[in-house]
Amino acid sequence: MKITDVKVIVCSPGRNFVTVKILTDEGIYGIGDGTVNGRELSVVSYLQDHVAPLLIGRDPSRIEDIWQYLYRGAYWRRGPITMAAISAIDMALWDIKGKVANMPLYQLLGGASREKVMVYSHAQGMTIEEAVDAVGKKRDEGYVAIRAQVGIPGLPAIYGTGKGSDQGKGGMVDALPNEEVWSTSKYMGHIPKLFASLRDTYGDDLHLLHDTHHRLTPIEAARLGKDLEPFRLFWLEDPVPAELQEGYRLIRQHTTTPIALGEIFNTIWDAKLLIEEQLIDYIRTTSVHAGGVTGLRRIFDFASIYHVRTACHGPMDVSPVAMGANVHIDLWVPNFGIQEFSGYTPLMHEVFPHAWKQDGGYLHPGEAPGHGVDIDETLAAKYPYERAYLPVNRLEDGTIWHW
Ligand code: EZ4
Ligand code: CO
Repeated sequence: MKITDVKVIVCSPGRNFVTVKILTDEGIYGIGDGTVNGRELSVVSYLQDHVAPLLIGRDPSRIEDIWQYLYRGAYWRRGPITMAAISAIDMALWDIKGKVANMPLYQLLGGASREKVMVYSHAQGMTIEEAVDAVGKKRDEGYVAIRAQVGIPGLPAIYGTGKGSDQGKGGMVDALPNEEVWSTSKYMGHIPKLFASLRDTYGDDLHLLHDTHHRLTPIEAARLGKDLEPFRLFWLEDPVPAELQEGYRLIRQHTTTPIALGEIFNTIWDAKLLIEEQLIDYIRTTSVHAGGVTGLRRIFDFASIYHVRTACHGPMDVSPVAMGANVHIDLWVPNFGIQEFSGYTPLMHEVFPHAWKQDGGYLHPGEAPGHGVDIDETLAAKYPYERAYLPVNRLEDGTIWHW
């Protein structure tokens, strides 16, 4: 079998998605996701100009060799754009391998370790009351794990709470980044009140999560972790920008609130110290950004040695294709923790027909050969690329801050 064509399809059925389709001389094809939110076209160029020409004529069954060829062979290793391109190719090659073997991807990986994959959904409100209601609605839909975000008194919409955030196309419609405002001191005192209210209302059974989105310093994160201990969070996510890995030692010395990190990581090298020193409890790398099935499997196996559990990033900008790949890995991976799942619009489900299924708070990858996700190219073509960005963030005095 030989690769005959590598097509790159860009569409925007509500958000931009970059999808690769690898065709072969035997008529079997594979699909992969290469979306990097806000920088989509750089992955398109990387794939079209620098990767596709290298793959024509190659044997698609040699997934590991092609992965190494693209990783080592680029000389310029790692980075979000390179790794998203490798991820897209890798995912498509695993899809082809599954179709050739007539097996779902999770079977190729070693088979199911569980019956279903627990997910967490998102709930948010501008006030505590609204956020508590939103969590209740998700609980009624069957979710057993919910990430809760709340607006902060005295600040306009902040991360995860309003139109200007990352919900749907909210922050992205103007084709220029929306600007949000942040105050750590206002935030720190308010968040424990949200979780106190959530525990009062819903009791102890529900898994509650919170995403700090890289806003704090290590000592601030240590304080927040301590203040949240009575409410037994499933995790506190991204408390500190991940560039400062040593900072997590300080957080660890102070709090037993579990820590999740790594949605923007691309390789094991971004996470090695954090995992080896057991500075985190959950590793958030995802198939589209961390080297596809091959890259993610390697990171997760390494994490398993240190009892760090998996938690693939899975908001709406991780396309239904990568979600499919994630859910196969989740069903297999021995050290599974949880899968993020914020859901998709009806149109996105139509553009990307998929075998994976949702049942309340759980997903299953389905039994279709490969990862079981396709793209309807005719429909996708009706929704061309639109320039769009995630928001940026400033302190109240105008200083640029982490988003
Ligand atoms: O803000 O995916 O845990 N999930 C997240 C996401 C991210 C967006 C950025 O692309 O933090 O909602
Ligand atoms: Co996050």
